[in-house]
Amino acid sequence: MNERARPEAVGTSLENSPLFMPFSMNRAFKKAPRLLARAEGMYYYTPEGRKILDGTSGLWCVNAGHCRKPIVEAVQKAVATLDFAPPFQMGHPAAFEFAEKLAPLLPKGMTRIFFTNSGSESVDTALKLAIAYHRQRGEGQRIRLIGREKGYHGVNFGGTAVGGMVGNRKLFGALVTGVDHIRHTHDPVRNAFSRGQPQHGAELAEDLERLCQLHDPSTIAALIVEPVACSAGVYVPPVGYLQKLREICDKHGILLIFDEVINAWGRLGKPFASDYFGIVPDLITTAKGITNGTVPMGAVFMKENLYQAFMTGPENAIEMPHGYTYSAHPLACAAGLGTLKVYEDEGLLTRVGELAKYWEDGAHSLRDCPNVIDIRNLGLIAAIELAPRAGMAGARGMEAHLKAFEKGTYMRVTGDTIALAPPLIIRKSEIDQLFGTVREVLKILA
Ligand code: PXG
Ligand code: PLP
Repeated sequence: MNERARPEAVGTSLENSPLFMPFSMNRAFKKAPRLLARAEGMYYYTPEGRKILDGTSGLWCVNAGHCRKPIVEAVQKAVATLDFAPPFQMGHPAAFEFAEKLAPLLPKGMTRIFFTNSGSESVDTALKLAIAYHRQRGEGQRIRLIGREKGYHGVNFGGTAVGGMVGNRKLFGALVTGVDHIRHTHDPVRNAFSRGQPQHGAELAEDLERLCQLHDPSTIAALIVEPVACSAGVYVPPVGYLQKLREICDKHGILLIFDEVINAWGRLGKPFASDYFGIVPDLITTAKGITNGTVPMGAVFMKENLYQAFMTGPENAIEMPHGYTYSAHPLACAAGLGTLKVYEDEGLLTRVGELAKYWEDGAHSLRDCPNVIDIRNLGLIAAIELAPRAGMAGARGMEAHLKAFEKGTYMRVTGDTIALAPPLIIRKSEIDQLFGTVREVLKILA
């Protein structure tokens, strides 16, 4: 075996590794790697056997906890039975079975499902569907796509363009034309330390009217937002805000896309954020928890009228020229079916309803810690925002991440904001442990 690939050699010899790591500080990481070798339930284990509490469900995806037997076994069986089946003009039973099992879970009125392999692919699929839908209905002039500042919609061209995180956009040129953004809802002056949804800011939805006046609403195809914006730092929508967005979209014939790549799969105590907020969008994009992170998969859910807009013309024509080699991959469908079984058997899609208050109290108990300038939460999500060090934005956050890992806890950090979203199987004692570690870390951070 290559010296570098031996587990015991890892950690001392990654400095010249050919691996170009995604969204990482490559050089710093390779000098001092943090590797995970194994996982079970709420915990990761390092190659040296250290036990690490998973505070962010991997990357917000392992909602049922790690290496769950029904999922692992379903994937093992699938890979030995049907390794791959072409999804274009062919099919396999698990793809139809998974769609059939998902359909009754979807928010009311959503009836059709398109499979992808990631959240980024789901977003670009939904944006293309929105533009094509209007064209199919004779409104081909609706070509504009609206996103929101501080939004994250993955890293493909469409998702990067509608996304609103400057650092993710600035290197990549002109992106996609015809895109604009409504303003974000983060308002620490009025809303700092809000528990759950902030009270102030519903009126910010009116910013969509401003763009309608600027561009003329007849040119706008769709608005895409994350109900709770997670990646940029956990921004919970103000009370009444999402309802207003829905009303303005309806008024102007604009499709509303909820990007639920993170928000779905029980994270807020309901199967989907749409259920939690009582608002049905026209399309939902998702990924991550759809397979518990076990095999890459994403999906776009849509209302019947979207699907039907394509089911026109001769039956011997392809209705939607879009899809991926690995759409509805047999292993992903098996993982998805196994995941749904665990979610259902253990009531995980609604379990957060019982935990949310305990979680909220735990998160807000950190308010007295040094450098904490805001705490935000909803469902089983919490953000602890730290004041940046002068001239060194992100440094305090990164140090918190490193110190927590030394203390046996994995947690995501974005800039100087700690983002926590553990697997939905977490026990109260583990919630205490998680916030206890964050407290210890914040106390020793300068
Ligand atoms: N939309 C949303 C709302 C997301 O959160 C994507 C699209 C893209 O999904 P893929 O599967 O292509 O990564 C995401 C992904 C973080 C973090 O730490 C968040 C994501 C990905 C990686 C890190 O906040 N969200
Ligand atoms: N590039 C080339 C040259 C291809 O042949 C394909 C698929 O056949 C793709 C890109 C797209 O790959 P995927 O379907 O895995 O997204």
